[in-house]
Amino acid sequence: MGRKKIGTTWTSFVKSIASFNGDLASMTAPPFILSKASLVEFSAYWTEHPKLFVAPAKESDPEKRALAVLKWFLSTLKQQYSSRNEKLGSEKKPLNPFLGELFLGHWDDPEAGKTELISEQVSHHPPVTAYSIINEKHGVKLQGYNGQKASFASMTINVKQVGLARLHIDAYDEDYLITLPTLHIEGLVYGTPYVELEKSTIIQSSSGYFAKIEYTGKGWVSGKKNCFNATLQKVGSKDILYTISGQWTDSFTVKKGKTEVDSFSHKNNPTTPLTLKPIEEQDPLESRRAWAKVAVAIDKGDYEEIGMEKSKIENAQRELRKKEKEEGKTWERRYFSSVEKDSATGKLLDLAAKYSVSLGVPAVTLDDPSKTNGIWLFDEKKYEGVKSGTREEELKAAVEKVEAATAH
Ligand code: 0T9
Repeated sequence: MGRKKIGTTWTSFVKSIASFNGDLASMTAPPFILSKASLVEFSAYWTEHPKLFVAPAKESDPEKRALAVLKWFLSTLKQQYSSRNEKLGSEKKPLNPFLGELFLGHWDDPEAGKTELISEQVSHHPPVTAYSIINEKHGVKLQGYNGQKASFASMTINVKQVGLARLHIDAYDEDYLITLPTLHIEGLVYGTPYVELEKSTIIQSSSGYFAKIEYTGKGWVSGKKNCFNATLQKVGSKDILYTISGQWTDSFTVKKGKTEVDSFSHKNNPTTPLTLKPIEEQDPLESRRAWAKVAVAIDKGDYEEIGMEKSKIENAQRELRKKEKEEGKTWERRYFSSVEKDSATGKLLDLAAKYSVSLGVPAVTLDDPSKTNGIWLFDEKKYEGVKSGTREEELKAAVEKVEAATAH
């Protein structure tokens, strides 16, 4: 009893992370720092401004398109990396998704129309989430997958993201490769953890534009946190077409030379809420439904109950994996398939590799696929099968398996 109590205090938690092994999922944290949202939900942060997401498709000039993609990307950073902070007072430890966990929804936007979100946990060891975000009306599609590699040093959790995102614009058959920023968690000692981004990311387009985003953290001129500078160039030329700078949590300005040509402020651009099915209508593998009891326990701050409800899910998963092993089977991912090579990404990486070095950016390479259990691609056939109902039996069987394991 005594030990358990101590184990829930912040100081002992901070001490415990000092010795953690890099596996973020295995870290036990006190209830008040636990989030009710699973990491599989985070894919939604890419599209909380659907209007900006589809904006590139409306530009006929490739340079303007590349700029619109950069602007959209920069607008996503606040949701991705600081929305928990704003809504919950600090970063919180997300629930660790189980294999096959889903997060499905859509955004309705008067201008952008419907944008669909499909997010699936495609690997548990190591944890990897894959997603596909589709706006059919404007022919804009984003897909990607990501995991994290973490380490702890001088009271900071350092997180390297593995994986990537790729945007496709149908009308121009254009692809954009987006690399993911390295980040660290500050404020741990004070019990108010928050994310700061570091180093740089790039966006490489198949049309030959190269955007570099440098995260400068606390700007030494402005003294503000979450600062960045970005540039857009045409590969093969040193000319800078546009520069964008500002704070990714607040606002930024777009300049051509010294002239301001555009700006963006989160204050004037509210997010569009994601629409989800009511919990009762969700598939049992959908995140909110699967974790509902854990969420109730977190609301109550009941440590024992949180542990008990989490164990039910984790034990069922263990049982499923054991069964699969015995039967020589693997869990069938609902929407994604893993490949060893992905030529579309390969082409973009080659382009980026050629130019990044000459532009003073570290060479862009694909993370070793073993770190993410493969390269994960959205599988149109699987998706069509779900939509048309031809996979109904298969999906029902999968759900039944999970439910049977949970009942034990
Ligand atoms: C992909 C994003 C990622 C996920 C989160 C590191 C982190 C888990 C991964 C990288 C999204 O597209 C973007 C945003 C925030 C990242 C999270 C921030 C964070 O703190 C967690 C880790 C697992 C922790 O919860 C550490 C515990 C800390 C909050 C102290 C209790």
